[in-house]
Amino acid sequence: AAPVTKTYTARAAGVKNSVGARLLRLMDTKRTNLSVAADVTTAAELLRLAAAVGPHIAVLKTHADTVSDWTDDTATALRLLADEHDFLLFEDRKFADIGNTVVAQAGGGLHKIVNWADIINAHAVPGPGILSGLRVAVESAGRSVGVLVLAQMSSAGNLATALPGYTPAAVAMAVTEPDLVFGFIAMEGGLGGEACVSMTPGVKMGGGGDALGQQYATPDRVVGTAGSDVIIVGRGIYKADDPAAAAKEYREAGWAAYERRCRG
Ligand code: 5IU
Repeated sequence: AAPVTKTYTARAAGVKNSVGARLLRLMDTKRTNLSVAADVTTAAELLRLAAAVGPHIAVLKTHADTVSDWTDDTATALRLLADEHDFLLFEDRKFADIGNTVVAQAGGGLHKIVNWADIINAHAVPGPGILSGLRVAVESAGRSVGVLVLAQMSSAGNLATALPGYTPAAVAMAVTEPDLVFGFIAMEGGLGGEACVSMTPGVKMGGGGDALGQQYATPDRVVGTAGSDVIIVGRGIYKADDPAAAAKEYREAGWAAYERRCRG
C-alpha cells in the first residue's frame, strides 16, 4: 500500500483511544516522531537519559524490568519528566500470557505498569483474551492507557514476518478493540488503516545490525518508504557520546521523512 500522506493531526480525530489521539497531536505540535528506547540498567541512568532527550522525543520507551533498582519513586520521577517535556511513557513489557495473568502483570508486581505508563504492548499469540485482561488492568487503574499489538518484529527470522498469515491475524485482532488498541509495533505503516499508529524499532543511521539478530533500517526508510509513524531508537542514541545531540539528529531525520511523506 502507498504510505499514508495525511498529517498526524488530521488522523487524530479518527482515533478512538485517547492516548493514541494525543500521541498523534503531540507529534505535530512538538515536531517529533522520535521514541527513544531507554535500555539502561539503573534508575539514575534512566532519569538522566529521559531528562537529556526529553525535549526531542514524543515517546520514551522503557524496559522497567532491566532497571536493577526500580522503585515507585522511579515511576514518579519519570512521570514528572514526561509531563514537564510533554512526552509519553511506553513500557515495552510485551505481555504474552492469558488474560487472567496479564491482569496481574500489568497492574501489580514490582512495576505496577498501568499506574504510570501511557502505552503498553502485547503479543497476539494468546488470542483476544490478552486484550480483555489488559482492559481489566487499565480500567482498574482508572487512567488513560493505549495498547500496541506486536504485528511484526525487527529481529532476523522472527515468526511474525516468516509466517504469512501472522501479521494480518494480529491486525484483525487489534482493530476489534479500537478504544483500547491504537496501533502496532510494526516494520511498516498503514496496518489497520490511517486511524492506527505504527511504531518501528530497529532504527539506526547507516543501517546494519547487531550480533544477536537485530536488523536496522534508517529513519528515512522507516518513515518515508515503509510509511511507519514513529521511529524507536535505542543504542543509536543512548550509546552516543552526547545522547541529546544524537536524539536531535534522529528527530530531524524522522521529521524530514514525515514532511516529505505528507507532501505525497
Ligand atoms: N524492540 C526491537 N525489535 C522489536 C521489538 C522491540 O528492537 O521487534 I517488538 C526493542 C528492543 C529494544 C529496542 O528495546 O526496541 C531497540 O533497541 P536498539 O535501537 O538499541 O536496537
